[in-house]
Amino acid sequence: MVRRVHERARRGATRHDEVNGQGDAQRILSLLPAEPVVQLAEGATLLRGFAEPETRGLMSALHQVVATAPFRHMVTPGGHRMSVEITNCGRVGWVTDSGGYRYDPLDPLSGRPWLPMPTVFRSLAVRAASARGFDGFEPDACLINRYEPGARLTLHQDRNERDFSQPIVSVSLGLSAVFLFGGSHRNHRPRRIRLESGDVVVWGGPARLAFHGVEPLEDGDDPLTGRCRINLTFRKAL
Ligand code: MD3
Ligand code: FE
Repeated sequence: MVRRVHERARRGATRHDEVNGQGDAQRILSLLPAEPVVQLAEGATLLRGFAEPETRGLMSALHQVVATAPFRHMVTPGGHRMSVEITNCGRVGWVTDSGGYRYDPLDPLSGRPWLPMPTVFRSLAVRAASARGFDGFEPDACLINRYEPGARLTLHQDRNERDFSQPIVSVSLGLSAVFLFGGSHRNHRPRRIRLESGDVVVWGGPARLAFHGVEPLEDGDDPLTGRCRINLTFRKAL
């Protein structure tokens, strides 16, 4: 525990992007251990380090998923190749091609069903949702994003799910990234929030339809993932 607090304090000292226009007081405050529960907006909460005890278990389950359904670049309906590589597990998986975005029970690469959601995935997502008041969250899709240096996600909304009263739970693993959290309009200037390995965010309520994205990943070498960032998003799609 003591070690973790020091770890956080050390990282906190370099977490500059989080505060826009940081003054002396902020700089001193950021030397203190970062608050583990951060409300980002109504319905959106960052649980810093919530998944940290389980990151190794999550990675070994991920390797099994990827052995059957490898990461791949997909093409947007507008014809752009996504810089982020994706795969899925669960009853359905999010896919995009020239025909549009959808949740599909079959992996288009193999024509076979996605692997069931590993228990270690599901259990973490359900616990995080429940910790923020979303009891009975039953994710049926887990979209897995892989960012190499330079990969990014432009501002978008997640609207392919049927029930927006259900939250989305996201888990960050490996290299950190600057997450962009906008408002209800694409042109609202987004807040920049650094997401680190083991961080979990629960997005529900009014935040569920907020515009969001990820800045181009900076290069680095992470002990868990190497030169990449992995993001798991748990959804109730159907
Ligand atoms: C806020 N992924 O897969 S996770 C996505 O880091 C996606 O890979 C990003 O946006 C990533 O669609 C961000 C955080 C996240 C996920 C879904 C949200 C934030 C959200 C839905 C509504 C509002
Ligand atoms: Fe999204």
